[in-house]
Amino acid sequence: MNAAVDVFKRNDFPGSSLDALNAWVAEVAALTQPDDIHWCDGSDAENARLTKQMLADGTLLPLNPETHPHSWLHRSSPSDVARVEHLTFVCTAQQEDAGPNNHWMAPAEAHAKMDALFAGCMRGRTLYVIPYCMGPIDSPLSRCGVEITDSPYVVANMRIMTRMGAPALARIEREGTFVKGLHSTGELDPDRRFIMHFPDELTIKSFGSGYGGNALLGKKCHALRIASHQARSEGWLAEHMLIVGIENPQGETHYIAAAFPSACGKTNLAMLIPPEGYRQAGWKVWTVGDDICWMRPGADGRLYAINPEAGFFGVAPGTSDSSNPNALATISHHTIFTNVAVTDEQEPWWEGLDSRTPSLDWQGRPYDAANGPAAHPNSRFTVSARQCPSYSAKAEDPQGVPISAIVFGGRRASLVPLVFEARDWTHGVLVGAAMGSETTAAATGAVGVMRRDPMAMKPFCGYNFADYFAHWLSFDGAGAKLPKIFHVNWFRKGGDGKFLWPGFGENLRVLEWMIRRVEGTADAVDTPIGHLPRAEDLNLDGVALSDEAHDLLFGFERAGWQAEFASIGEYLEEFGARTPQALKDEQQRIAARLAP
Ligand code: OXD
Ligand code: MN
Repeated sequence: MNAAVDVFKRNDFPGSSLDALNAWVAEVAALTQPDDIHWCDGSDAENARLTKQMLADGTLLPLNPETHPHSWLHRSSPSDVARVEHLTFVCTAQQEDAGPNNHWMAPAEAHAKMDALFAGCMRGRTLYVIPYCMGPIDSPLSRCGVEITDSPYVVANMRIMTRMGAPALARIEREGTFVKGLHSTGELDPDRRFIMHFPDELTIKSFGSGYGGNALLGKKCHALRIASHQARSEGWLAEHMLIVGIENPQGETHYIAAAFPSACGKTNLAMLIPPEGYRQAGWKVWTVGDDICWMRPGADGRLYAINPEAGFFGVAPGTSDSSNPNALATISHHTIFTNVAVTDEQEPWWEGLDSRTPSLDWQGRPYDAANGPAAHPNSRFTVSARQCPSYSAKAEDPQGVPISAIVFGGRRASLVPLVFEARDWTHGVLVGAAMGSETTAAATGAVGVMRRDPMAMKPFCGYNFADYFAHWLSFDGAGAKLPKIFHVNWFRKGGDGKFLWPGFGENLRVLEWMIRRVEGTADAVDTPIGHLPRAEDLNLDGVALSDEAHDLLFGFERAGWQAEFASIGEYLEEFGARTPQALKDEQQRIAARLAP
């Protein structure tokens, strides 16, 4: 380490519970050899200083200050635009504990590999220490972490996405425990890029990427992979779910948590604007979170949830005044845009925003349709949740919100109807475990390939899925008042390849049916796959559906489901003897009911 750097220059708390933190920072500094160390306090002044620095060195580019005040554009390295699932590892002592759903490396080997990459990597750079809290700062459900990074862009994003700085440091000092996340952008070389998790050590090491899911360690690495592991031993759930509050005209609010894979509309559902008729009747929608949900049973047996994040790292393409006006209002100021295009007027632009033609594409080249989309399909905005017009006051409640319904869903062009309800908790866990979806641009690799993505956690579960399913099942104990579980598919296509359901705000019609099922006032038809509404059980006033749409969205196709259940059975077999028997029994019960 550069001898001029004093590790303890910002926070020297000898004898306090920050000793462990100070010692870790010193150890990392000795390994990475930064020129300077900066402890982030999360203040406006600090943010202004860093922003100025990033504007000066081109990490951030200015956008039109009239239309997008305090908003910046970041262009990443073109080979660093998404999560890298093939380079993401869970390093448990026993490989079976990580399970077939994770890439695995022995902890000692993984540490040696990563430490070799980190050795001297911060020479000429500043090491930033980011204390952060996932969840409201005073919530018993929240957990703290510290990320060390050499990327000021990461600091600026973590400041938006988490409760970062002095209050988090104070909580860490009080609790004496935190998740350690070490990150360096390295040389952004895809061949020297790894995202490693050590759940038993509450440690993350990420090297070679500046992309959100790989680099903002509070998000996927901490709040899902490490937290799911912690949640299992502590009796709670860390899930890839949005949380939305639906207020009916009587002023009662039901909270719904919904798991959809990345880039399948969680942000849109979380910020939904009710259709005109619903608005006039007095329905309101409140956004609690758009990506991650931590839930645990309360004293009354219900599940209570918090959003551990403080901001949205949303997919830009497709966001428009018609698809998600709340998101558009949210990102009209104080927003970091990553890999979007820009117009002549220096405004951020992406496919689906409006009919203008951008002048520069996401790589800063003059826009040419021959080069593909102007904005990268996984281009993003980072913005504080507090800027969202529909942000729920309850999102800051330390006790969390009670969950009435859990929704699973994926992109399924065929077979899967618009909505169905699981018969009970065990069936619901099978519905989640059997979730399938077509892949999207949120991760590198082929797009549009159907894969099983249990509970939308395939890329994020920090341990063996078989044990995860058992953990889910375990909540069905004495005194539990669990939410009802549903499955939705907004993406069913007709013979012409077009979506059959209008989606977006109209999805409230489906949520209303769920709420009425929870309250016991809506009908459904019992089928082997669960309870399905008939079209007349939903309020479809003002929605024009073709006969084909009626048949496919509300229909049950026995032959197709037989094949689907055979495939689900094979999938569960992949986890061998660890798969809970109750889940296998449920699969077999339904398969038997499906038999002709
Ligand atoms: C995300 C993702 O960024 O799921 O939320 O990839
Ligand atoms: Mn996500």
